[in-house]
Amino acid sequence: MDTHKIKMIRERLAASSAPVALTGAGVSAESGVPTFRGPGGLWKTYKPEDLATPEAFERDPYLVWEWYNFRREKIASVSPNPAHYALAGLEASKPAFTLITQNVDGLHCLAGSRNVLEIHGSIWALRCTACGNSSENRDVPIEILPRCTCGGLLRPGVVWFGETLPEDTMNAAFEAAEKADFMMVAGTSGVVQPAASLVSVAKRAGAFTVEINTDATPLSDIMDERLEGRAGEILPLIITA
Ligand code: BV8
Ligand code: ZN
Repeated sequence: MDTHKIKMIRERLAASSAPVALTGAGVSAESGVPTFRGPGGLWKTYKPEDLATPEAFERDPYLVWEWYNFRREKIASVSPNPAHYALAGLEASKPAFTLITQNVDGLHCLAGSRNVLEIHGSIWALRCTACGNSSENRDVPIEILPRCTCGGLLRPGVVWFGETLPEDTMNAAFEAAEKADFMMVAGTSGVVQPAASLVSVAKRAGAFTVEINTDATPLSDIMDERLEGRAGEILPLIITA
């Protein structure tokens, strides 16, 4: 671990007035939640277009609900890891900090983060396909197929491929990126849009950008710095209590 680089980045973060973090599945990996595209990732066993699209749900709601039940059971059985706690600690010490996550597992909130922008929704949210009513349900497993009081079929309250991201949440995320003077991008392969474009927005705003990832990604080349390693190990080092 490059302690000199860690120290430089820790000092830059400590001096920042508008820090932002963009997290992905890699931040939950050390809790035991499978990622999507890495070894053992969810997309290695399933095809995203077969499960994480409105067409898939239309075609076979049972299959899609079984997949979300499998993920709900996994997520309900794990705890946040030091990466989540470090980011929750940063919010406590820097109220201007904005945490933008692509993760739907709710582990940032469980670790104590309050100002979290869940731009891909939440696995614990449900939405009625008939009346649009949103609710939260933490049953593990959820009885399928779940129905709304209006009789409509309930779907997971997450953003599937081809669907627009929640407008207010995404606007807040772009606004935070436009104001950022420091952005850390942790545990994301940076392949999903428009989430990954938040990094270019922050860069254009003049933010110092650092990638924390066990591997290189398509974002690596545009980052000001890279810290190669596990988020659970690195984030506590750059976020001082
Ligand atoms: C939209 C469902 C259009 C929720 C998800 C062609 C080119 C470019 C873009 C597109 C294209 N074709 C289609 C698109 C758009 C598409 C897209 O981006 N596709 C990509 C894949 C090519 N995007 C969309 O469809 C979005 N909607 O564009 O709408 C539109 C526009 C206007 C009007 C109408 C419609 C919707 C995107 C959201 C899709 N939903 N999932 C769920 O069930 O989870 S995406 C899925 O990927 C997850 O949500 C996840 O959040 C997201 C990103 O994945 P990552 O979090 O990055 O995870 P991944 O496994 O990939 O990477 C993990 C990383 O962690 C790795 O880098 C690994 O090295 C690292 N790591 C592992 N362990 C650790 C670690 N790092 C640190 N420490 C560790 N311990
Ligand atoms: Zn309804």
